[in-house]
Amino acid sequence: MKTAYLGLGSNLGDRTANLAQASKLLTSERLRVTRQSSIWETAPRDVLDQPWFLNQVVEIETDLFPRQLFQHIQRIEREMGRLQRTPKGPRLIDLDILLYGNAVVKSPDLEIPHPRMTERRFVLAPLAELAPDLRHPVLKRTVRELLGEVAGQEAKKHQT
Ligand code: PH2
Ligand code: MG
Ligand code: MG
Repeated sequence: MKTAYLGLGSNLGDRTANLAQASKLLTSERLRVTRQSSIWETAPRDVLDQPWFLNQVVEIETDLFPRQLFQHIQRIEREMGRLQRTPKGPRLIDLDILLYGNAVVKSPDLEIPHPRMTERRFVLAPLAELAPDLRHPVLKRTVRELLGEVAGQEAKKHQT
């Protein structure tokens, strides 16, 4: 069994329900959601002209290999009706593998650790709630340290 961290994001439809639905669909015989961060309301990054996101990070335990996990989350994205999409634009649900144990994967369609996680408050703030002392396997810096280096970017805990 490996411990991994997934980033969840939604900025269309019933955002809270979309996050809950995704967590539910993640669970299988081979995957258990062990902990969930708070839900954060975050200003859009990259593509700025889109609604605010709800973001959350979940900790999972799984015996799926990284690429199997990737296929699993892609299937959930499809099932939840994320059909056509603008890159980095609005979406009902986005599921990203942030970290998978200490694994480092670099291929055209899949990179672990997630290549942009270190510059995103919407990832690091919820991740720091779950694992502040976890070290990035390449940079060897803790999540708490990385979060301390992010400047700006509006993010607040979402009232549910
Ligand atoms: N995801 C993106 C692009 N921009 N901004 C926020 N706040 N949250 C996201 O999850 C997000 C984003 C591409 O995946
Ligand atoms: Mg993403
Ligand atoms: Mg994605």
